[in-house]
Amino acid sequence: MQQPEQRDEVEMLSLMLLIRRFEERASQQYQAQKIGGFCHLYIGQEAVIVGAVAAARPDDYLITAYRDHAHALARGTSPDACMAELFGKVTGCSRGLGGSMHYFDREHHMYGGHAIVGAHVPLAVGMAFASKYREEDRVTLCFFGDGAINQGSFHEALNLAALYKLPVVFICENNLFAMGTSVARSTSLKQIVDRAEGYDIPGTVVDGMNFREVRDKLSEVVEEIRRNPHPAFVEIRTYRYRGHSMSDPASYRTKEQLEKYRMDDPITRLRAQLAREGKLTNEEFDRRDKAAKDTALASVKFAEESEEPPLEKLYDYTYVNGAGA
Ligand SMILES: Cc1ncc(C[n+]2csc(CCOP(=O)(O)OP(=O)(O)O)c2C)c(N)n1
Repeated sequence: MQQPEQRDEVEMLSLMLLIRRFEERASQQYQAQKIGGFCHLYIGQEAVIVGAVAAARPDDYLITAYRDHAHALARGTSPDACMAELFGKVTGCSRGLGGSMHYFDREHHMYGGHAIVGAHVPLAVGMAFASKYREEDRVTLCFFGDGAINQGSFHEALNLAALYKLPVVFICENNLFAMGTSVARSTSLKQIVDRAEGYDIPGTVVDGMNFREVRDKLSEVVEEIRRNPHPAFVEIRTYRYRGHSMSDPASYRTKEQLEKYRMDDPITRLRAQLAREGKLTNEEFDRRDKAAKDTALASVKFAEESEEPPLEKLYDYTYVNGAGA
């Protein structure tokens, strides 16, 4: 019989596989022009969201920027609803009206999917304020990229969170680039985590290619906040293998740099850790990988067969009173 902890880790590996296989399919469908608009892939960063979800409770609030497919999948949004959203179909998680950057799933406490860099950080503070005001012991997990930390909204949000001692973890997914601009060219700090010091918020650095480190360090932070509400800042160092979006050839970085991170792949690393400990055979890995691929493929079929939203729905959810407002 498997111990609960090791069963969970194998499940978490499966979740990382699902995210990767889903996005590989999404990329293929984008290239086949089945998906329109922007599409930003998360491939390479999977251990960040899966480690975070493993550290938090399902009813903790989660909010993120536009690179959001993995955040919804990790929280439990169905791959069918995620793929259908990319296809702009009515069965999508935002009824086909949001697209890649605006996933939303209230049932799983995944509150977006936000396209404006840094704009959702104050929303996270509002969510944390609400849970404190209602005397709930929920923690808000707010994810953003390194590009967000020089936005005014980010600074205002951190200041208020610290003043009000709000239960929120600011999680910077530092993948070294904001579009084609490297962190070294945009940020006047040796390390991003030092931003938090200016607001008297405790900060931690985490290796984002290592699932276990993400889960363990975030568990400590989240549980401490639950006992004693306050904000915390976590800089998670990670890397995206693909370009910023589907149309980016990523010529601003070297092949050697990409290769260095690919050699440290989060899925390969957790697989090797589990195999070394006798908790995962090659056959079991292959079975789980095939299941992830099958699920991703089935989500494409589901999306293709779903209906488009009717034209008269075009302005719904955009303006309060619809097109006539
Ligand atoms: C306020 C604002 N300015 C500019 C943009 C254009 N833009 C889209 S993504 C992006 C880079 C953001 O990078 P980062 O926050 O590091 O996230 P990552 O892409 O690495 O996940 C920029 C500048 C935007 N969406 N919003």
